[in-house]
Parts: sequence; structure tokens; C-alpha cells
Amino acid sequence: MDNKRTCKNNLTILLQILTIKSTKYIFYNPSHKDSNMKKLGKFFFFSFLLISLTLAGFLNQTPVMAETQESSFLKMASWNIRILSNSRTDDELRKIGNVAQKFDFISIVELRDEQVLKRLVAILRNEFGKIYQYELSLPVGGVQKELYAFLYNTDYVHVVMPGKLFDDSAFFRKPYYATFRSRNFDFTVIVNHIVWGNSVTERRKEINRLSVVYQTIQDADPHENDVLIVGDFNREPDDDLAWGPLRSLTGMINLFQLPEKSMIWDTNLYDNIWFQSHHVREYSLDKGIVRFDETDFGNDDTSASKAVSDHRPVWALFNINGPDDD
Ligand SMILES: [Ca+2]
Ligand SMILES: [Ca+2]
Ligand SMILES: [Ca+2]
Repeated sequence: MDNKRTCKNNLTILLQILTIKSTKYIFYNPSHKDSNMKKLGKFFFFSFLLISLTLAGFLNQTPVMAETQESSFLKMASWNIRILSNSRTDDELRKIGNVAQKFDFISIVELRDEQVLKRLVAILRNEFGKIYQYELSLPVGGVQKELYAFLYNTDYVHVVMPGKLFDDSAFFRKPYYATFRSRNFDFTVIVNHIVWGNSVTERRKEINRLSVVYQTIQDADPHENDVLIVGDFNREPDDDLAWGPLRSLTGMINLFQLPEKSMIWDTNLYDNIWFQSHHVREYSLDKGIVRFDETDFGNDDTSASKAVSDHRPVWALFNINGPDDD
């Protein structure tokens, strides 16, 4: 948009110079008293003037439109946004929005109500000029309920199969999954917020069970094999007693490894993105963890946690222009 505008401005300036130059041929240049040259001068003068005025009018009337993205990649994140409830202030939501708008798709963990999500979507539209929608789960958990949400930029993503909870009593909070399409890349995302509970044993038990969740969803549709499992797992990926069963599935990889950290205090790597690499060949090898606590809060982690979250988003880039092969 900016390039186009600069180009139009330059063109207008050029036409105005030519208009001014051509006046010389009509009024000032003594060597062109001859009437044909004068006519030619007049022709150029009025032509350039007309084009300049038309272009100037067009530029002034061009409505300010939201930028449409033309990227060949989908930027997908998973983010635990600490106790994301309607008690958050607009200022906090603006700071959250500033991080969220970097992504086309976010699996959100630790959401407490839908009202706050509606306010976040309004801020993303009004202050960042981006249109997001979401898939929202039913409440999960014990006395303190949470919801999961898939928040997506509508320029990039649409829903293929609406979200469902994975009905399995092994989980304190049942996993939530849905299928989306972003240009040629269709994919299913399973999001989790693994229990903290009273011991590591409880966490490991749930993570062990993720292999069954993954395989069940992977086997449900023989034509759709791009299945990703993301979220806040409350365990680091090097805990083999937790991850052994999931990791044993063919081609399974996790994108983030220690010593990288997803907690803002640089203490732990609880958030991750897992998938079968022989299927999700759309993965571009570009990935990252947004250290907003450092960039937006000068590493004042207490303020960063209160205003935004104690977790950083983890993200990866997927090619959406390749063949839709599985
Ligand atoms: Ca696919
Ligand atoms: Ca920090
Ligand atoms: Ca694929």
C-alpha cells in the first residue's frame, strides 16, 4: 500500500513538472513562436494538467482500506494468556492485542470467558485493522472452568470442521480440536492445557494419553493428515516419561527444545508445537518464541505477567501455497 501510494505521488509530481515545462513552449520560448509548436505546447499543457488533476482527485478519494495480506505463509501460534477474563482492562487487552496481531492463527489457553475474547477481537479490528474470528470450546476443568479458543485472521483462515472437545475422562481439561484451511494448507489443531495437579505423576499421565488423542484424530480422516498438537503442557519436552508414547509415533517432532524457554522468567519450556513431519511438510523451518516481556516491558516480568501473561507465545510458519497433498 505504501509503495503504491509513493509511486502515485511520484507520478503526480512528474506530471506537474511536465505541465509547468510545457507552459514554456506556449508563453516564454521565443524560438517556438511558430504556431504548430505553440499548438503542440498547448496540447501537452492541457493534457498533463488534466491527467494531474484526475490523478490528484483519485488519490484524495481513494478510501483507506485495510491492508490485505499477500504472504505465502501462515503464522501459527500457541499461547497461554494468563487468566484471560473480562476483568482485564482495555489497556491490558491492547498490549495483548499488540502481540496477538503478529499471528494469523492462535490457539489460546487459559481463557475464562467469551466477553473478553469479543473485546480483544474489537481491539484487533479497531486499533490494528485486522479482522479475526474464533472457534470457542465449551467450559472444561473442575470448579474453575477454562475455555479454549482458536483465534484466526479471516484474511487467511476459515473453518472446515468446527471445534469439538475430545471426550476422554483421563483429562482434567479435555483437549479441544478443529479443522481449518489456509489457502492450500488444511490442518487440524488439537489444543491442550495439561493439568498441574498435585504431582508430576498426574501431568505425565495426561501427556502419556496424548498419543491416543493424536492417533484417534489422525485416523478419523484418511484424507487429512496435517494434525498438530499444541498448548501448555506443564512439562518440558525432554521428559521421556511424559512424552515417550507421543514421540514414538512415526515422524513426530516438537519444534521447541531446551534451553529455549516459553515462561517469561526464563524458567521453563512448557509450551510447544508437535506434529508428524512427514505429513506437515508445509512447515517452513521458520519458528520462534515472542519475548514480549523483554521487548514490551523492558524485562519487568512482574508487569509483563500482570498485564499480558507469564507465558510467551510459541509460533511457526507454514507454507500455504504448496500442493494440498494430505
Ligand atoms: Ca492437509
Ligand atoms: Ca523475562
Ligand atoms: Ca501436509
